[in-house]
Amino acid sequence: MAVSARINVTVMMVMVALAISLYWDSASASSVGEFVDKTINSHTIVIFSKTYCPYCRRAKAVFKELNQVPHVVELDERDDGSKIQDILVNIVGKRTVPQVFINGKHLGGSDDTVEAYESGLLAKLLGIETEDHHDDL
Ligand SMILES: N[C@@H](CCC(=O)N[C@@H](CS)C(=O)NCC(=O)O)C(=O)O
Repeated sequence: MAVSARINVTVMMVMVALAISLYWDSASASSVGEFVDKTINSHTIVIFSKTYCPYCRRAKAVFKELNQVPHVVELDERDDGSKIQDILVNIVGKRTVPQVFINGKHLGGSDDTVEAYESGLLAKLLGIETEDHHDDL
């Protein structure tokens, strides 16, 4: 085979490999997107978290204080954790964890969660009764 024909075949093979890789990336992004949507919409409380994150611990403590059990997705324990984080950026506009969702709606991060707890908004969103005092978290 002539040199130029060999180069053409190589270029074509590289292009096919690139196309396949782009296809897999977009297919995987859409399945991660579906996972995120499904998770947010099928649990009352969802926390996208990282196990070592102190802010995430604080958000979890809020729900413990309210005797509520959130559905927690620990991004650092999953192979697709950083893809989930990419999807979350599109939904919440931030790359930080935790990201908390209540009844399918974004509440915010740790500071927002503590604030909503202290103001009584969180209990209201969850439809639960609380005593008036709030422990420091
Ligand atoms: N003010 C934010 C702070 C959250 C924060 O800084 N989280 C750190 C982890 S502890 C983070 O997401 N860092 C970037 C990353 O892990 O990708 C909140 O209230 O949620």
